[in-house]
Amino acid sequence: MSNDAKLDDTGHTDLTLIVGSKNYSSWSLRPYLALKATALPFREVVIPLRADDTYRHIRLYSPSGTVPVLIHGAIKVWESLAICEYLAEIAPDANLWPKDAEARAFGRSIANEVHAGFAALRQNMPMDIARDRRHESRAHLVTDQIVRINAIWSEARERFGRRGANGEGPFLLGGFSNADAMFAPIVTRFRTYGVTLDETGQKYCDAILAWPGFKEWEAAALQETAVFQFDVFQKAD
Ligand SMILES: N[C@@H](CCC(=O)N[C@@H](CS)C(=O)NCC(=O)O)C(=O)O
Repeated sequence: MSNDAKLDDTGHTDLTLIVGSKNYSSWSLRPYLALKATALPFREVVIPLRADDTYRHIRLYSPSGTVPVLIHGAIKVWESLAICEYLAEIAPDANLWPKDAEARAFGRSIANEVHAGFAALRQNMPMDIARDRRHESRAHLVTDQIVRINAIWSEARERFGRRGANGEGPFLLGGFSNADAMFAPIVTRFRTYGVTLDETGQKYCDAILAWPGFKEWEAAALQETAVFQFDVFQKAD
């Protein structure tokens, strides 16, 4: 089966991804990277977050009132991980999940873990691609979560990545997968807040940050001018 998204007679795509401000919308970055990995043509709508009409604007597209949302013809998919899963279905040639069942089960487990978990890390270290905030490092507030993430990455590389379970590559399961799409915003946070990792963890971060799909998102994030203030701090449970 080949990847399934169409261009119409006028060259328009039937896939639209609605995302939030690229510097800040960590949830939006995930399906954007998965979509880039499919190489499917898509249209993009960027909704500035924290503006007066943000909610009204998002509700034009999203039943949940949040971004990201993917619109594929008559089909609407929201929730970042659901979108990544949908893309794996319509673009099987992109190998967003490995064919090997054990590697796929592991990949799905860690993708779900990062989607549902690490709330304290998200709260204390918000994504802010454009800025260097190493001087206000908050890693000490979420040490146990950083240790867990580094352990996930090491296990993934050791058991699946190095043997190319999803094809050759420097990513968690070898070639780029939905697991990488889900962890990418964590990688940018570690850069922004200067988190120290082991060699495997640092190499993995370098691979994500150098990946062309990420570079495109980053370039757009750097063009944005809005600056958000973050003032909520919370110790991890
Ligand atoms: N669990 C959702 C979270 C989505 C989410 O919270 N998105 C934020 C932007 S990153 C949002 O839409 N916030 C609404 C707003 O800012 O008005 C997902 O995985 O997609």
